[in-house]
Amino acid sequence: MPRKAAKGKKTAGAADLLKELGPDTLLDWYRKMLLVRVFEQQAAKAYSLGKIGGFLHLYIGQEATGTGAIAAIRDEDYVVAAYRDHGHALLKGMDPKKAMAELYGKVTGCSKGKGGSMHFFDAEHRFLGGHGIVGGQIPLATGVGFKIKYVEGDEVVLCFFGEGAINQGAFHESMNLAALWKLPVIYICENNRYAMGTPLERASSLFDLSQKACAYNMRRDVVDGMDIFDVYTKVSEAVKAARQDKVPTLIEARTYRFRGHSMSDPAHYRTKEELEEQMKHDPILTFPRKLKELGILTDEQDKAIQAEVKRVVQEAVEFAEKSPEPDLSELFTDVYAEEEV
Ligand SMILES: Cc1ncc(C[n+]2csc(CCOP(=O)(O)OP(=O)(O)O)c2C)c(N)n1
Repeated sequence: MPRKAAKGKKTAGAADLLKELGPDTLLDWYRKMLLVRVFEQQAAKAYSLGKIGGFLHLYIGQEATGTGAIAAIRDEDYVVAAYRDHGHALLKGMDPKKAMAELYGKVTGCSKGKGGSMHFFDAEHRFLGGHGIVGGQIPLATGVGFKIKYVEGDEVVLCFFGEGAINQGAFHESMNLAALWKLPVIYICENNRYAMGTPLERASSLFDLSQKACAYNMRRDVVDGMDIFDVYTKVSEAVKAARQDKVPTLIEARTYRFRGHSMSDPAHYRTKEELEEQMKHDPILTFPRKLKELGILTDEQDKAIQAEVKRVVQEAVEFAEKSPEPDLSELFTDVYAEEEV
């Protein structure tokens, strides 16, 4: 099935957002998006050298979705993600050093080296994981939304998951309760077209996944997940609805992953031509190109931003390599929640 353009009007274009937000914000988005890309390219390299063990699922190709969506929330808002979580964690403010050290299994990692790639966590920045069970994080995000409503807070929750999670029972139970109880949760389905090696059309009777919201009388939207401006605009509308009216939204972000499902997947289930076609929409190329067209990024500045991001990632690698491994006694800690005294 060919990738179709996202439906619905694009409510604000790049020029409108530049006027509204100013050049510094857009340049900051670029810096963050590039950080996610370079961080993962480096992680892939370290994995190939055997320095990182376990699974490694890369977000490469999908960065415009996470960057645009997380740019639309405040620091005190929550993000919950699946196992393809490095980008969401970094974008929510996780220190790249702690993120890289976690991949290396070092004690200085965000989960003390005991979680690894799929279990990033950062309570301080309200990034609540990193979850390995497909769809398992969706009820958790719904519960956080319930807590916010219960204490009459005004935070919102962004819950990210893949299209492979959308036929899980946990998804449907969460949709029903979130709509019924009017919870401030924005469910973002990152439809990257494949669940491991299974294309969407072999697993779903529905192509327009946002229609699932209709069954629960919930707001819905579709965004072009390769276009940061579209993502930001529509997620911002959903955030406003969640914060002010306490209503949830289901957003389908149509995106694409450029790498295999994980590092061990050669992705033979798709053609080279399909991948090449999709890579024409690579946000890490199209976004700076747009910034240059808007006249707010020069080639010189672009080079400086790239150098700065590479330096940050290099420092993260050095930090991870020099950090110690967890002591064996750590096997027995953090297994159960400890009572606070
Ligand atoms: C409940 C459950 N069933 C099966 C798996 C094995 N599994 C891991 S990833 C995956 C595919 C999920 O695809 P999707 O939700 O679209 O996310 P993506 O990997 O595309 O980001 C499956 C079936 C799992 N982790 N959990």
